[in-house]
Amino acid sequence: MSALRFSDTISATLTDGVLVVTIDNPPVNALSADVRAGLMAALDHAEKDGAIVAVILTGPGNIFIGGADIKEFGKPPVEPLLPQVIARIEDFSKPVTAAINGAALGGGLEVALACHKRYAAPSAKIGLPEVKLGIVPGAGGTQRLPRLIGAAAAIDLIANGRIVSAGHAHKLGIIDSLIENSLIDAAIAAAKSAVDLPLRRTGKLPVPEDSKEPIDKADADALRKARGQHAPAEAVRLVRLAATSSLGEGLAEERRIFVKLRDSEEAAALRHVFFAERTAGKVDGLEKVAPRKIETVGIVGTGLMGSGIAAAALNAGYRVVGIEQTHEAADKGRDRITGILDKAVQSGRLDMAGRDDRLGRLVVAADAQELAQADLVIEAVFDDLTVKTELFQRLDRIVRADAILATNTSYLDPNAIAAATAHPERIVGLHFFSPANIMRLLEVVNCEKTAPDVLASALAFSKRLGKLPIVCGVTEGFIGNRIFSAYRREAEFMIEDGALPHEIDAALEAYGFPMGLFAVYDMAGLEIAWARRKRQAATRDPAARYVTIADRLCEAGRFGQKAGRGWYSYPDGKRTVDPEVTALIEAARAEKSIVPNSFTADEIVTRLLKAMADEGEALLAEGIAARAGDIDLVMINGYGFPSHKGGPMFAAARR
Ligand code: T1G
Repeated sequence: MSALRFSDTISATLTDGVLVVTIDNPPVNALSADVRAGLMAALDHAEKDGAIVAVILTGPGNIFIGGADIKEFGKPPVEPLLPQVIARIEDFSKPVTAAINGAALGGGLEVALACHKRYAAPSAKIGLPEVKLGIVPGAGGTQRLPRLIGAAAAIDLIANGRIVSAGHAHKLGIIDSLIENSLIDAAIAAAKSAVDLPLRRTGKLPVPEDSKEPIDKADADALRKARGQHAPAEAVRLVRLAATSSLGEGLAEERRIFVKLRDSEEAAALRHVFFAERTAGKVDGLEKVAPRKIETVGIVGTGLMGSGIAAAALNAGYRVVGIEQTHEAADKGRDRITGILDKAVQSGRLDMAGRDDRLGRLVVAADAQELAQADLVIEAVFDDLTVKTELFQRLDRIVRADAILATNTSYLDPNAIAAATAHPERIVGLHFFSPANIMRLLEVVNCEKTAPDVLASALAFSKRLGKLPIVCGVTEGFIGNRIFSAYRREAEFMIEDGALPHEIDAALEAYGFPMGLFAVYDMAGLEIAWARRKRQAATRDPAARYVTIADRLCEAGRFGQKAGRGWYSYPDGKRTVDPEVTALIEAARAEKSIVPNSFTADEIVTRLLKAMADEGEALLAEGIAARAGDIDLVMINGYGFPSHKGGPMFAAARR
């Protein structure tokens, strides 16, 4: 066996006439210019050397190839381009096998599709996630994948950006063999025994005939979820094209669309989101701080929020101790958590063994002393300062000296809660979003006295939960609810100024929100916010603009969807504009002698984005949020802001 090097990132060894080419370009083995050039050089070598009978492509560790190098987008293209490398692999005179050791994503899977055989480790992840970046596969994915697995399955994977396990990819026909152990040895043995067999070139295969229905269904399913994004629709069109055009024509059209989308606003927004996600949760100076070990998580309060948090912690492998005040409440809490797991079983996301394993790690008790074993205790009780401070004072006496205490408060001041305890340095905020077992967003509140290793532990915990942690300082409502308040305030100003709720909602929904603001209010119910406004009335600045319309709706018993009427009415459950609400709005305007203006959808969106971005700037100036990208992620993952617009900070800056 002799070692060869073809570029900084491409090396190879020769074993019994089989050239095993390894791509080594940390961190994700992206297809940079050096990788592409090195692959070409390795193929040149294999072509010329008569002793080489076959080639294997592989990667080190748990990544085969993570895809094109996203950081190269926007820079002038450097030859050889990826489609050239891929065409060379497919047309190569000797057999080329992909030994897929780990993630084969985007351009990584496109390389593998052009190989003549694909072997994979069961742990590998396979997919063409390009639509998540606002683009379509740009190196043959839309043309080769349907040739292997049919148009309906290809649409499902490509237009949804779905990533699947190697086992699933094997069932679909993407992977030829799953290899449990010694992937490279197995690939070498197979290559040697197959040197004289004809090569199966994916691009030369016809697209298998699918019946029309599954293709139409995959198409409709993908487009319904796209919420106005362009890439999924283009992906569907390109896959359909594969069946009716030659490989060359299909590749040319794919490239044209890829380049157009790559340079679009939508792709720029989604790239911003991609990199913002990878930066989120990073805190300067915290890299070197070791987190505390967390194995047992106590959760005080197993209502809607607490049971969701418990399910999330059980899913992540923690032991969970839930605490309630009575045995009866503890039984109910256990039932709620079991119910969440059962729902996961029904929907096929969890098997019975997984469910039973989780329940085996769960205790729900009426005795708070059980928390003595917890490494982290999260409270999820009624959001009242006295209730919470008393609870934390009790916890202080029960838990171990090195245990961490977290509050899930939405609106209270965690510094005030911490100040009432003996060890404020061990207190941190963990603001989950409901349902806590589903929603990815988690605001990690760095309180005035939180110790660095407590913050590091909270971040490590949230990562293990699979959450997207955003660190924020203490302020009323933290990042999300503060921006949401500014957004809501501005929308209500606009109502007074002349827009109607359904006009604002239509503008927001056309922009990409799943639901307009006033429809969301109606769904959530109007009473809680009304009660808060009444509490705040005494301390409100009398000179500040205040819109009374929401209060009037509540006074008229219009508490939202559950009451059958709120900002809209709901005959037969259908959201309908109600003339009574319009009259009430007009009366409120008249009382203030406001002459109503009309607003275009674009003006509505621009004004709301500006309100959100101004509040975001204030959060940055106050040091509550560390980065504009963090604010964007909060609004995208917690409040329905369309990810393909990049978040309010990104979108407002581009207008
Ligand atoms: N290009 C450049 N940098 C990338 C990258 C990429 N494709 N993927 C990740 N990074 C950086 C990331 O910013 C981070 O940097 C570090 O690598 C580790 O990432 C022609 C058009 C492979 C599953 O969409 O899904 O192929 O913060 O924390 O958890 O059709 O990265 O350390 O400075 O995410 O181990 C399609 C994107 C591209 C896959 C690994 N491919 N990547 O997860 O690490 S488009 C993708 C991932 C394409 C062709 C086209 C994940 C991962 P930093 P990480 P990880």
